[in-house]
Formats: sequence, C-alpha cells, structure tokens
Amino acid sequence: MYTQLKNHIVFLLFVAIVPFTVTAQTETSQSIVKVSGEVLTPFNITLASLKEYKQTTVIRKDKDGKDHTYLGVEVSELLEKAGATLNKDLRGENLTKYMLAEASDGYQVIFALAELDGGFADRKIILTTNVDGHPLPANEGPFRIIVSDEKLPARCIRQLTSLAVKFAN
Ligand SMILES: Nc1nc2c(c(=O)[nH]1)N[C@H]1C(S)=C(S)[C@@H](COP(=O)(O)O)O[C@H]1N2
Ligand SMILES: [Mo]
Repeated sequence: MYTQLKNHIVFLLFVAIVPFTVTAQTETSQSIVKVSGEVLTPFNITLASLKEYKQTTVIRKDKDGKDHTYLGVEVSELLEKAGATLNKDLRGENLTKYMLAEASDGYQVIFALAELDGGFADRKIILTTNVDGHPLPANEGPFRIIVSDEKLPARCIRQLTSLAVKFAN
C-alpha cells in the first residue's frame, strides 16, 4: 500500500515537472536566431524583437501543394541591422558573399547576398514566425525562412537557428 502510494507520487511529480522543463527550454535557448559572420554588429533575433521591423506577407505553396500565408520580416532588413554590405555596398568583392542559414536538425542552405538585396531581385525572402494567422508549429518554427517565387520549397529552411554571412573565397 505504502509503495503503491509512493509510486503514485513519483509518477505525478514526473508528469508535472517534465513538461515544465521542456517548455522552459523552448522559450529560452531555442527561441533565437544568431546573426554573425561578415557583419559589423552580430546580434540575436528574438521573437519579440521581430515586431520592431516592417512586416511583410508572402503567399506560397508548401509541399502539400496548398497556398499558405506567411507573415515575417525581410531577411535583408535583419542583415542591414547587423551591418552587412547590402544596397550601395553590394558591389566588387562583396558580390562574392553569401549567407549560410542553419537549422536545429543540421539542415543548411545558402543565399548569395545579391539574392537577398531588393536592388537585385523582386523575390521576397522573409524570416517568418507565423503561418495562416498562427505561430509556426513546433516542427517548423519558431523561425523559418520563406522564399517567394521559387518552385521547390527546399530553401524554406524550418527551425532556423543561425544566419552567418561569409566570403565565398
Ligand atoms: N530544417 C529543415 N528545413 C527544411 C528541410 C529539412 O530537412 N530541415 N527540408 C526542406 C525541403 S527539401 C522541403 S521540400 C521543405 C518541406 O517543407 P514542408 O514539410 O513544410 O512542406 O522544407 C525544407 N526545409
Ligand atoms: Mo524537398
């Protein structure tokens, strides 16, 4: 009887504490995107700080073939804040720079800086946190890059953790 009661208490403690620990972890260590590399001022993007930028909407098809509406901030705005060589500074050897995006599962994709710069292309490349009016589901977010007008969604990197600007050589 006593052992049974003890088992019950241990079980209840487990059920109560484990979800709390998991939630605490997603809200602190994972909810940032590190911006680093060839930039003047590296910084961390948080969910709250994204509200300070101009919001942009991109509608694109996902792997399910259906249109989804993503709300976010243009990646170029974030790189500008970090002091990357965009706009008038994107010429000469700076045209050999690219941005490496990395996710928590190890997936990586790159974009040339010129692909991200509004002076070169109309295609929108945004950092999104919301799809169809809701925060991204855990297997996609909290941060994802969405590329408009690209046939495959392969560069729409989910669970983004880092953006690093680098020289190709
Ligand atoms: N982190 C991460 N992002 C990723 C991938 C991945 O394996 N890991 N796969 C890519 C590929 S190949 C595709 S087709 C799309 C699929 O996105 P969906 O499952 O939301 O449709 O996610 C892209 N983003
Ligand atoms: Mo894919």
